[in-house]
Amino acid sequence: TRTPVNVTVTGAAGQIGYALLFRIASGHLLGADVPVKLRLLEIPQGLKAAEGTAMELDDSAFPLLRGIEITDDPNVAFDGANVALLVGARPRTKGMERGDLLSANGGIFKPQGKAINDNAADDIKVLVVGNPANTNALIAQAAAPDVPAERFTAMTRLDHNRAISQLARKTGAAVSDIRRLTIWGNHSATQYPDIFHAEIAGKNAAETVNDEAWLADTFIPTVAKRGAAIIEARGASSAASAANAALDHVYTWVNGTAEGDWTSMGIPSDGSYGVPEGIISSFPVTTKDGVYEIVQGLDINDFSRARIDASVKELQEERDAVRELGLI
Ligand code: NAX
Repeated sequence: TRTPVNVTVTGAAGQIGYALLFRIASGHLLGADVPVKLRLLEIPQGLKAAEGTAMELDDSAFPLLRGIEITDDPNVAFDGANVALLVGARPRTKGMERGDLLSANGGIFKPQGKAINDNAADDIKVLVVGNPANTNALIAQAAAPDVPAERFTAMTRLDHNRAISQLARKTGAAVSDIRRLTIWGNHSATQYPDIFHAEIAGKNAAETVNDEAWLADTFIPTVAKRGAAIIEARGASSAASAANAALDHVYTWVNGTAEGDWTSMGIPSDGSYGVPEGIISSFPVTTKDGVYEIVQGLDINDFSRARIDASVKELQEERDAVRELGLI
């Protein structure tokens, strides 16, 4: 029998946490044959609700779930962690400037990065979900100099899945027929969902759609503003779809992309495609044996170049701002 994998979830009492934990415990994070131990990190005000969720996890009698620990101490939460899902963050509230938002989140992600550095297992893999996800991942990574930088990733898989779904709807294809879609840049309104290399049942997606106006005026804004549309409709932000994307992200990272396909992950740039080294930006990646690689050699047309550059510029500005605040 396998040793359980230690999975730490921050913000465990939040709405994404509630949608996420039951599926982790039922094998959707790592695989149907991988036992897990959960560590739930919350702030003191969230501990009681996290305990309630833990009671429900107990009551589900998940065969793969080998233990649950709840704490408000990052050093305890990340002790021996193999996978860390950093979901809890400080949301932007009315009247908050970007600097305020970044420093509030720096106060969360810097100590968590240090706690990961000091306590996590050697094979730790980190996914940052809490917004601003890319820059929060950069802050955590900078605070963990002993952990290889590439273990810190940010979630753009929800954007990736949203884009696949919109493209399927437009073309009448099944989502399972769509491959090689890419989200570039920041998980924000500047993100760029790229269909120029995507395929629908083996045929080029952009050629199949053959409608640049739809691409520029409908597809890209629909994907980029989907979060706001969900809030408008549901009266609350995306939770189950965000949890689903977090599971997809880690599952793919650990278990590999399908032959001939790739996925999108926010990862520290190695300078590929003119994205400055070090910033955490979304790229097309393949994964194998727990390691990801940027897909190389894609032709980037002018339409794509302008949009990738705009999103990367925003990431550079966020990086400069957190540098000025002394967070990295
Ligand atoms: P909730 O407000 O429901 O839950 C957040 C939880 O985090 C709360 O229980 C809070 O007590 C906890 N928390 C706050 N600071 C903490 C700390 N220092 N340590 C541990 N726990 C802490 O938010 P929810 O809807 O679950 O969303 C969580 C985050 O995901 C938000 O930042 C949100 O913006 C972000 N999202 C990111 C997405 C992505 O694609 N990358 C999509 C969905 C979501 O919007």
